[in-house]
Amino acid sequence: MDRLIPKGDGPETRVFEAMRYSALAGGKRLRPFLVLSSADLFGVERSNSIRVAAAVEMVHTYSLIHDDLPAMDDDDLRRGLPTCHKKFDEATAILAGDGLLTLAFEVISGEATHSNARVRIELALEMAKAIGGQGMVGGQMLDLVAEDREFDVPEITRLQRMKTGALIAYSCQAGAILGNATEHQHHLLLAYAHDLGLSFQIVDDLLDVEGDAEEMGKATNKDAEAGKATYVSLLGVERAKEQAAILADQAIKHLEVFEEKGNFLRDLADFVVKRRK
Ligand code: GRG
Repeated sequence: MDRLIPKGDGPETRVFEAMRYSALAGGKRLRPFLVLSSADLFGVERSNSIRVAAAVEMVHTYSLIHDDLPAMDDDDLRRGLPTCHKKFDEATAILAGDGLLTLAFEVISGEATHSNARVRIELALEMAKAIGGQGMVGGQMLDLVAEDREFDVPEITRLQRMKTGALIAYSCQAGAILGNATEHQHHLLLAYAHDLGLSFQIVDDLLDVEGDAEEMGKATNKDAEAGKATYVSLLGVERAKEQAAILADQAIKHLEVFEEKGNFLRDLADFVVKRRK
């Protein structure tokens, strides 16, 4: 991302500074790890998969910048640093998010991502589907609706599948597209990603209740303050923990066919349940 996000050299430099500030601030890099590990299953060149991994992290960073805005979650701290709009200003933060989203598609569509234009188009098309109104953006809309109306477990599951699950699923799907996977392999990776995404979200809800704000680099207890139903408020802490572990185990089971090549993805499912941030 350091190489792909320009430093800028005109009066518009401020937007690049804001894009770089948020994208290079760290974070777990979970989604890029999924892209690289999924692509590795099929022996994809790292010079190709790393570009898709960077694009996915740019999209994720855009979603965090916009999610932190006063009109959405209104957060002051992200990844242990002032949020983009606090460091810069609201208008710049909106543009930085837009800039990262747009750059992600530029990177995916670039020839260096794959020599076959059909593969690049499929990568871009599936990305657009995952993060638009029927994916992440739609999920974020449901999240806002959930502030005024109590959602039940199936509704929360749909919300989370769209809001966070779709980009996680795309991260695995991208590896399969780059690697020209069979339909069966593609299906198994998606099944892994769906279970992993839900487990990730349940742990996120648990960390919002039990996590340490300093260790996590962001505010906690946000869901309860906003009066939002979560897996923890609906299931209770113990059942939510059980569900997260069951889903991670289930995710790992989908990887059997990849034998030891799937070990990084297996370890990631363990990490998702045990993480502290
Ligand atoms: C604004 C269009 C738009 C979408 C926002 C994903 C999202 C949708 C908002 C993020 C809000 C949030 C805190 C969701 C909970 C799960 C989640 C995505 C947590 C942050 O992801 P991590 O834990 O963050 O992977 P790092 O910093 O490690 O990359």
